[in-house]
Amino acid sequence: MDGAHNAGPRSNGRQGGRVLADALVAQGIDLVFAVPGESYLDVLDGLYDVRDKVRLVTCRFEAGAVNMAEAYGKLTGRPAAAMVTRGPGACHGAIGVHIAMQDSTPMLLFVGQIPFEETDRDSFQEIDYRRMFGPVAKWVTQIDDASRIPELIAHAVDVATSGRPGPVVIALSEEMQKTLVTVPDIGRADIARPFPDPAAVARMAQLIAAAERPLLVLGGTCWTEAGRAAIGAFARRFDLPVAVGFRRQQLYDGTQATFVGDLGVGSDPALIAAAKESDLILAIGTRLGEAVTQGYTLFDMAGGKPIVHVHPDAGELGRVFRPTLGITADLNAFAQACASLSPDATPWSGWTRKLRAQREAGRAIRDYPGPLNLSAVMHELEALLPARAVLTCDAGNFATWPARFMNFADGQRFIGPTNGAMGYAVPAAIGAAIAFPEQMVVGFVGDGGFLMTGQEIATAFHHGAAPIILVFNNSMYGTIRMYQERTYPGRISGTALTNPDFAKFIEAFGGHGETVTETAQFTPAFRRAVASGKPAVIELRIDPEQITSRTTITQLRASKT
Ligand SMILES: Cc1ncc(C[n+]2csc(CCOP(=O)(O)OP(=O)(O)O)c2C)c(N)n1
Ligand SMILES: [Mg+2]
Repeated sequence: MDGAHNAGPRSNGRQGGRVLADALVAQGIDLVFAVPGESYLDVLDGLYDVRDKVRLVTCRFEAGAVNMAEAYGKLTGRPAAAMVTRGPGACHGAIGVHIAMQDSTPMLLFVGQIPFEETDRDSFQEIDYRRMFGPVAKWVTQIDDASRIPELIAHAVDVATSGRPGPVVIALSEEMQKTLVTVPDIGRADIARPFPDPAAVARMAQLIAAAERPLLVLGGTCWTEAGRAAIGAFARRFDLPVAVGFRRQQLYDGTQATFVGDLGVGSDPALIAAAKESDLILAIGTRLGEAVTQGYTLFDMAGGKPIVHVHPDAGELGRVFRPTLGITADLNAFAQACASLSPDATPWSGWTRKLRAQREAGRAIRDYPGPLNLSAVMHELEALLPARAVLTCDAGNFATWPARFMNFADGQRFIGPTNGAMGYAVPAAIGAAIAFPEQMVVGFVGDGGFLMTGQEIATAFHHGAAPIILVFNNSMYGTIRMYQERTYPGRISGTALTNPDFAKFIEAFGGHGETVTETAQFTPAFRRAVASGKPAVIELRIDPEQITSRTTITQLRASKT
């Protein structure tokens, strides 16, 4: 792991809080996103001593803090830590644990716990975190003995980053944080990653050679730059069409002639049809979950469609769809193993060109009614983005605009919550902007999602970060309205919203605000936002009638049978 070191034995006694801070350093964890609580004062004090090695980011809401840590793990493959207080803090922070679990993101969540001696009295803010987070986290533990901190933190990082990565929750009993102990720090172990069985890789090559319409579906987390480069080179050598899984655009260069779109919610119907039509699915790193498989309808479960499924967790292979060939491997090791393969011929090249042409036709600028044409705006934004940028996305219908109309280049990392959690994009953008101050960071969010965690913008100001947030304002919880109109046309219930002036909202913090009502206003507004050097919000006043890029409310009502 990057930044790891062996701290070596130490003989002086340290308080538990300091041992914990040192354990983070020993594990190479250099970012903590926190909302403080009196339940972990000693850890905060320990962090004071290591402040030149571990950056403590003070947040305004626990859901914001955990989303920042989750986004960092998604972007780097390395866990950041979130810290919250017991009871209420843990409850607010729970959403990030669910995201990290469903999205397979390495993350550590520390929860200040009540004094151990008060356990099971339903004492102030008491929760049993093993029970609360048991079904949501990859592992939950509680540290009651300060001398075990180095061991348990080292194991927590191992669990978070190995196999199918995920979140680990660590509760910290209050008294043990004060206890003086003499215990050595424990560094990272050099653990070799599981390589794929060479015979299985050879069998995969045979299956590809026999295919006419193969489709590579790329997903998963903890890809390294080298791993992404190797799997990209493999795809291009074989001229395979590459679709990315739901919100996994950061894994593949969308400008390549082999990129054919994303398989998830709101995908291009032409790509979904192609996935059904293909005669070999190479699912590499992705879970074959509900979003990617269109509600488990894309393939038949009995194994009728040849599938090669590569995943670091054997438990994911055949979980729903029987693969023809399952390969358990570390994804980067798998990509490296593919370097030795090359095709004799690529008779499917015409199919690859056809899928790419479909992608490009699907994302061409279209004639939408109204003064603000979002297809044109997305193309303008694509042209404005620098070579390296982080793009964070919330959950909602607006999210289909960037996914449909923008191809992200290799250094442009587009991430979002694959579990569909609203309130993600703003904190994720702030976390990314704090972690990577040299990169442009742009968040995409609806009016609904923005007012869930938009106040975290204060954290950006406090820590000198300047993300640009695009708020797609249709004055409603548009996604739910879409379902509503399909099922109960014209009966609007619980989905309309009244919004503030979003430009004034950010101006109140001292940031830069823009309101865009016409297509031609977008590029100058974006340029002004960048030039301001401040956190910025650009409100896009979109036509509520255009409920998705593919349909209008009127069309939805008419389609009800
Ligand atoms: C935390 C959370 N709460 C509720 C939902 C259910 N939900 C999914 S999309 C959506 C509406 C999103 O509204 P907005 O952010 O304005 O985006 P729009 O769909 O209007 O583009 C809701 C309420 C969710 N996915 N996550
Ligand atoms: Mg909305």
